[in-house]
Amino acid sequence: MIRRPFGLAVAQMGPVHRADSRASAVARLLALMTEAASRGARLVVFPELALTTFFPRYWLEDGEALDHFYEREMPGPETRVLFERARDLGIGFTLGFAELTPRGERFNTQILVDAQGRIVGRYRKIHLPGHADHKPTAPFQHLEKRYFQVGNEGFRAWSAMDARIGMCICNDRRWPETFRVLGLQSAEIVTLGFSTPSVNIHWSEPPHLRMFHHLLTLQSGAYQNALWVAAAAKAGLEDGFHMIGGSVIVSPSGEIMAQSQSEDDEVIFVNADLAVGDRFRQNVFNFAAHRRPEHYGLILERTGAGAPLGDAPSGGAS
Ligand code: CDV
Repeated sequence: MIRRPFGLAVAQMGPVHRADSRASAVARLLALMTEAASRGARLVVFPELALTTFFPRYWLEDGEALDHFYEREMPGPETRVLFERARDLGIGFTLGFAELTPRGERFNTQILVDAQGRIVGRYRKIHLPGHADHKPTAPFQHLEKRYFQVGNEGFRAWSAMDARIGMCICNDRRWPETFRVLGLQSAEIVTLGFSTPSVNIHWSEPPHLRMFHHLLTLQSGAYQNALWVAAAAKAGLEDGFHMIGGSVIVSPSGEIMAQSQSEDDEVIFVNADLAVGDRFRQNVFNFAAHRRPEHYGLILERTGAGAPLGDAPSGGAS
């Protein structure tokens, strides 16, 4: 049987507190990258907003206090060393950060950097959870809708490092369209950085369901689209606000092949066989043979759920 081994690592981060410097976050990322390379990884996946605390939990007025959390250039003076170390080690990486463009646009962004230290892909988060208004009585805010614009570059996969790699960020994993659009580009690996709080401010959810739903989305996304998913958490108690952790690498079979055991900085690694995805793509999920897009029109026509089609005057029967 043909094998296509690909060393795949996920670098979970423990908390990055508000007072922590960029330099300290980058030093931790360098240590994680070095460990991943020593274990044979060709690609290491870092979390969402890896360089700072998860600042959308705080209400911040426009100005320097807010701008402090964004990168105006990538690589910049403090992040360049990541690119140089990647090239020296011969390892690619994905990195999540807040992006402030020269035109003043703000995005929750993840980049794909190849083993030569070149940026080969960029994804700007599309599904932004939370709210834009101040909720002073809430235990914490989730202000992604205030601090970021909806990503304007779509869901894309790139041919890089002898694989097809797609990216998404945190809440994107809860929407099956994310994985399907990447699956339709024959993505073999989807990387995801995430920061999921243990408490949901919008509805009360038993704590065990937070982890269950997180894993459910990744395992179903992997299986239904015949691809590997590599998901890196920011975990633990960040300035008193707890995040669930649960970094994983999931096979196209939907099975979890590696899972973090801590809420700290931790590398997990799998020698992922990309040929497993090839077999799922050729057999059970042969899209070209079995998909019926002529019956999926509502996915593009409707955003919110509407009336049952069967309630139409014809009763839905033609
Ligand atoms: N950073 C995120 O996108 N977090 C969301 C929470 C707010 C529900 C998530 O889907 O995990």
